[in-house]
Amino acid sequence: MTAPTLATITAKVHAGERLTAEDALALFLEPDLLAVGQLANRVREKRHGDRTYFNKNMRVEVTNVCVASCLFCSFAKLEAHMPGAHTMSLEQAWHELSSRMDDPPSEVHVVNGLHPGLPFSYYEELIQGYKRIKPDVHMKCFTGVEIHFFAQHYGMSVREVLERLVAAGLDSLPGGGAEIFHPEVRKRISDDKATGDEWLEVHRVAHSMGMRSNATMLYGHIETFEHRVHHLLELRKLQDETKGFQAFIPLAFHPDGNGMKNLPAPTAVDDLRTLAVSRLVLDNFEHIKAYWVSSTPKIAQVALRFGADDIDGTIVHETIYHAAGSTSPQGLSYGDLVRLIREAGRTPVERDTLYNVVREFAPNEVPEAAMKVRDRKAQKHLAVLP
Ligand code: V47
Repeated sequence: MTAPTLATITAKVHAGERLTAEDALALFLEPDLLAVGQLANRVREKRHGDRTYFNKNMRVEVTNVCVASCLFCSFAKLEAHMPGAHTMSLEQAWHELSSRMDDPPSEVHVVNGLHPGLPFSYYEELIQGYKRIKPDVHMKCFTGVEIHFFAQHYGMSVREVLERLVAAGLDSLPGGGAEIFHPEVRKRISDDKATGDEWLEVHRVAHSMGMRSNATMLYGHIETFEHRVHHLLELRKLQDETKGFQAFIPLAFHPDGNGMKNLPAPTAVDDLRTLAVSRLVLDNFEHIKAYWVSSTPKIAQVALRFGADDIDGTIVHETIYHAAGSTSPQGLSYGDLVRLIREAGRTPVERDTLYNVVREFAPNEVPEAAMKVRDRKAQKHLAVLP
């Protein structure tokens, strides 16, 4: 069979036809990045116009002690007594929020290592405490891998784990832990945690309980384009079944300080292409997020013309990527995010975790920096006038 051409794929996208695995692979191999980006941009604009979402969120990693030894991870410590291992007391974890109540986030995003020594009640109390500080804060906590670990470690079903955490105040699941589902890759990079099917099952159960969640893909290490396509199609299949995913977030691999440090980081072209192909293949996902921490704010900004309609949030204090060598800032201010989006010629929309609009900025405003340049030019010309 001959490979699909860009022309046939373009015609399919325009006709609203679903892309096949072969189409997706052809898009990953297509040398004309701008053509792929333009196609993804058209789909993005059809869904969202210029609207670009962001939120006020906060990241908390309460423990980096982890029984799993993923090859890509620069953050985890195998045992609690090892140098660099840390576990917050509940008071320390809550302080992260209570100290920010002058300008509070609308979302707390918690991701942890798989700690073997904490009681399950620690996680319940963690969530309850945040809700005591800010009752309407959205708790987006624990990856599918963590939920699977809780079920095994504390002897409960996935549903029981989720029911207890929801009773404590859990609102939704983040998309982490998905990595690459294909067993050929997963066995080599993260063999001792939830499999791809187990990760998908956690999200299936969460969706069946009415919870929403996100999905990620860790790309740019030992996986092939075929593995990426398999990953995207597995997500699309589950979304057809449950409709519970909100956003897909491709995560660029960062090589510093981990078991794959000899590999180069993915390039800007790979970042933009992966976002664009995701937008085109995941026709049943409403949002594609350019996570500025993983891709840098500069690439994330350009990605808003390559299929992405969301840029994540203020974050405040990211640690997983910074352990792996990310040179992005640990947080961006509200104003920084608005400016990044405006400069890309898009309309900033502050959202909550479930994509309810908190604040919509005026469309078509002249970007801030362009204004500054115009003003400076005007002043220069005025200065030479008699
Ligand atoms: O699961 C770990 C990844 C994820 C590295 O749901 C690495 O809105 C690259 O899932 N290089 C955690 N990636 C972050 C995450 C996330 C981020 C932003 C938004 C959302 C959301 C979820 O980070 C992990 C893992 O896949 N990761 N180490 C590394 N060296």
